[in-house]
Amino acid sequence: MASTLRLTVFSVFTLFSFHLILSLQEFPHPLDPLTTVEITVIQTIVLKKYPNTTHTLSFHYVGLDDPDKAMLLKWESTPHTVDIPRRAFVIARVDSSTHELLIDLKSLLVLSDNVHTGNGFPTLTVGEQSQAIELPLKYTPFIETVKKRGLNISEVVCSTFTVGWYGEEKRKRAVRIECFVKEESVNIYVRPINGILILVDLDQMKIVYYRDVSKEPVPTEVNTEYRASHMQPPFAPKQHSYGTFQPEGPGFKLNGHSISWANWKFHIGYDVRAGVIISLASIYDLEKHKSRRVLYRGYISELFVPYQDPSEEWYYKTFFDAGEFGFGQSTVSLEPLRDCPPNAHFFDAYYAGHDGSPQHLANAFCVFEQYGNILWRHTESGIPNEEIREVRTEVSLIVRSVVTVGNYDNIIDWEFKPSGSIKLGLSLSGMLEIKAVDYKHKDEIKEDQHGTLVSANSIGVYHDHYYIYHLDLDIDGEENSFLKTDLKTVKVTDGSSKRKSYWTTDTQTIQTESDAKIRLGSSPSELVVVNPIKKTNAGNDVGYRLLPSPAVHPVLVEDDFPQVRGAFTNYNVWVTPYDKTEKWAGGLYVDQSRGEDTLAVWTKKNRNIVNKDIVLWYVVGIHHVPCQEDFPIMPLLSTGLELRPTNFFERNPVLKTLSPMHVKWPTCSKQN
Ligand SMILES: *[C@@H]1O[C@H](CO)[C@@H](O)[C@H](O)[C@H]1NC(C)=O
Ligand SMILES: *[C@@H]1O[C@H](CO)[C@@H](O)[C@H](O)[C@H]1NC(C)=O
Ligand SMILES: [Cu+2]
Repeated sequence: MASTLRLTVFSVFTLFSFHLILSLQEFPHPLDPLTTVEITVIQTIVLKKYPNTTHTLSFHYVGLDDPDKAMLLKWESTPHTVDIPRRAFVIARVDSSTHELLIDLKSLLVLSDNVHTGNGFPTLTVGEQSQAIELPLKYTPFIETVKKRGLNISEVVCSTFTVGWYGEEKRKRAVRIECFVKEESVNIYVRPINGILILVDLDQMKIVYYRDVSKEPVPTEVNTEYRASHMQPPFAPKQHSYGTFQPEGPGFKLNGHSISWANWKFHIGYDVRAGVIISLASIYDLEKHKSRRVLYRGYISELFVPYQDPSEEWYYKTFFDAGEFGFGQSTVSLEPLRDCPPNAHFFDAYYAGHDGSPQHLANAFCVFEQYGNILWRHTESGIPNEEIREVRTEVSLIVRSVVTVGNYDNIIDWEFKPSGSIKLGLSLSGMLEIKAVDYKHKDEIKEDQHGTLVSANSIGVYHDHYYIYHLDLDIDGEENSFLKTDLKTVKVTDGSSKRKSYWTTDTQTIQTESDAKIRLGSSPSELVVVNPIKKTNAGNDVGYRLLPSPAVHPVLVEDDFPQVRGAFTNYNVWVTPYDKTEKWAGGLYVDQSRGEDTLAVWTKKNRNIVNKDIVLWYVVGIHHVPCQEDFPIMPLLSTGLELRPTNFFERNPVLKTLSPMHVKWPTCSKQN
């Protein structure tokens, strides 16, 4: 029922005042995230259509509807000649059905309102999760079992877990609840109360299934504390003080969410589901005297975390952290001086909460310049009586955010380098998900416990972390091709060389989506996105190549339910022609999805990808076999990838980049 609906019920005064406020609002950039005022306007418009006095209403996604790409590029080249619509895409639950609304923020019209009738449910709201975790604490059988286990109900906290899908015909919106003990330690995830199965129906907001199956002891609080203020000496050897001092201020210039720094410029957006989004990244070419596009848009499309314990209590733990919990709404405030260095600039973010009202997230992401690495160097000692040494210090620019979904903290970095490289860093910290067991020593364990005994009574369960990046590269323009260069062994059999073999390269232009599905790691190859129309003076294709992380492949069978839902992990690399609707690699509705709307399904169309506007999808993964050092809190475990110019420039683009000046430290005071 896609129709244009005028809001006749809208009171004249409200309509007028919103028009006024919105027209007074400055939109420096069409990709800027929705503002608090806009979120309030959207809430009001939806409430007018579905008053909460007569409907149950909740907001599961409120985000900027992507502007048309061609229009946006035109706007970018000639800003005042194109009027880009400013629209919001909303997913709301109205009386137990899922509505998709498109709202125009200039006319304040609901342009369309469709009901999603397929499988899968929208992202959980923070509000409904807060309500659900309170239910067990008032549920008599739960209160009794807590008492029977010798625990204090006032010291119990609960958490929500999405339920996945295992072939069932019909499903309701529901979450599992697991509870933990917070007594004596705030490290709740390492102190689970095992053996209680609780299912909450989210639409009814009540416990619909409850079973008490076993009573393993809750692991001890001893050695689980991680707050420095609650620890006893001795501490590790003291680290010396340090400082960051930029007497001329930071080297970047901000204009709202647009940033220019060194030879780079780009836009930093934020979305309740994706978190930080980098758009319109271009690098200035000193020789061509112009800015050249590299990336139209990049963000993390999904994060799939399947646990590997098949028991009744654990099998369902196969999480999709972006689609089920929302990377943007799980973004946490950064701590100045610790999460980001003293020279960082912080941005706040806003998203719509359960009732549609704007939620403020202070210090949601930061930008800073990083020092300490070498850009390039050479010591020439081959010329007699001369010593030549040229060294350049690297300065890079980092955009950082932290997404904390329950126990895990994902540290997400976008690092821009003057050499043209973009490094996409991913690091994990936080707590393991622990299964309570009766064992205190490995030798007591007779059956597979599906994890490592990391402490007494504590199994760190095996699992994977698969992140997938959506990287809409536009190398020097939109029409690009994807090249795969294999390194091939050539055997010398005709005696023409003293060698028996050498290697050479064999480059193919990948024609279709099927051929672009690549499992990395078995044989060496170079993967390059090129602009086939642009060549260097030497005749090479202008491109950017992918420097992958260690290749990770799924270890489940391909038709296992979680693997079907997370089928985007079947390959490390995928390439698709740009399609505005193909944003979420696990599907738009991931909660209890059935794998019907994944990257693996879209690419079955096997579209042509030669000389097209293409999107590179890349899976970064970690198989996690926990170890004792991951307990009680895990030091950063890092991976990531690099996008590196490859025959993009005529020569080393940082040949004329000088090292930053070192300044003498002024009189200073200490800050923690
Ligand atoms: C309706 O929503 C508004 C805005 O969130 C809220 O203030 C009000 O209490 C809600 N009313 C009902 C009946 O839920
Ligand atoms: C249970 O915990 C509460 C809050 O921490 C505390 O006030 C109370 O004394 C505890 N009860 C028992 C029986 O330990
Ligand atoms: Cu892990």
